[in-house]
Amino acid sequence: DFTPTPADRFTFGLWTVGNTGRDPFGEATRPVRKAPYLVEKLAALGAYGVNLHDNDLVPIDATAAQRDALVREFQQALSDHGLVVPMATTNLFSDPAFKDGAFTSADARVRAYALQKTMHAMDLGAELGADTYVLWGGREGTEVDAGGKLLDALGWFRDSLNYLAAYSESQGYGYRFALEPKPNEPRADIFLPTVGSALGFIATLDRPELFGLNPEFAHETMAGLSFPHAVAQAIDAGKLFHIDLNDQKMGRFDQDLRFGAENPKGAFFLVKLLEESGYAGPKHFDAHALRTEDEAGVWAFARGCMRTYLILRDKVQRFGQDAEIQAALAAYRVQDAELEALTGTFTPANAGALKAHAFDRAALGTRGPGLEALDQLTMELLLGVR
Ligand code: 3MF
Ligand code: MG
Ligand code: MG
Ligand code: MG
Repeated sequence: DFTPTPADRFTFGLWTVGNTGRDPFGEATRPVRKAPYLVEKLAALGAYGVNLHDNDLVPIDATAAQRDALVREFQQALSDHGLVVPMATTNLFSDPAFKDGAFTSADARVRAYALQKTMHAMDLGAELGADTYVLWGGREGTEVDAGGKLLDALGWFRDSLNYLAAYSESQGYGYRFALEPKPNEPRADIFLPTVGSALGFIATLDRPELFGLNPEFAHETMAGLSFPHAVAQAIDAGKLFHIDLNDQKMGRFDQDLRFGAENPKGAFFLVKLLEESGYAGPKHFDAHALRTEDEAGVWAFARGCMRTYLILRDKVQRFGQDAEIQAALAAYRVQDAELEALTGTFTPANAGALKAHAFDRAALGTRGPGLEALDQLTMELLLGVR
């Protein structure tokens, strides 16, 4: 009946169900809720875990004693309600110190402070049991490029990531780091704006095997790109370390809509990709209730994210069992044993034979692959009439 359980591995950020509805034009519409309360409510809904930025739990100006008390209280709630913390991250975007970047600030003092803050946040995450560390460079970018730091910024970013990976190893934390690309907002242009650019950058790090991706549905969509395509590339590279699920209208401000709310067909193909590729990490919802909502709306939002995922997972199974759909899929792929033998491996003989082969080019161009019918079958499945 599409009721989530911890075995489904759904997680939420403290900042997501704790979102108070503030936006650039308006004040909060919901009160601040304490972390232990959010843990209790998420557990009751069937979530598996909760993730956090350092300052979601511990205010940036907390004393050591205040920090320890907040952490103890949070850990108590986690153990009382059976939730885990699989992922931790750093808030390197709210404080004015980071207004022109954290790891990519032109001010060496800010870069050093960003490293210090992240090491403390990694300590906190390790204390809570997190094994994935997310790095979203929200302020790593520019509005104007008059400062001339584009190449320096990439170098500073690389040095910081190398430093943090070495810190994790020296402490025995064993983190896997997941970079979260976003094209813009809050900066006009954020560095490493897409999944593809982050993948390219990871290859330049000292320990590339410790780094992967935390792609977000809304972020690739803001860039005008297909999220399933981006996720497929991350999976192909062995780099899908974590995932931020939500939804977004293309070409708008960052919306963080309930999963599947805007583009259920894209969500279906994403769930299909995750389920069929064997992705075993948490399914994290980085989204929040509409600003219009009260607390009941927040829990309707959270329940809705998980239910939609489970409904789409069920649709994926039906897709796999639907004889007509499977026949259309089989017909879509044309096999040719003789040609595949020639193209599988390069040898001079294979290349010679391939060059000499006579193709019926007109027939290749004439064949209809049946995608209209296949897509309509998919739509009818999604719309509930199959
Ligand atoms: C912003 C985001 C971030 C990141 C988070 C790291 C505040 O658009 O997506 O959420 O996900 O900082 O997990
Ligand atoms: Mg986001
Ligand atoms: Mg956001
Ligand atoms: Mg995110």
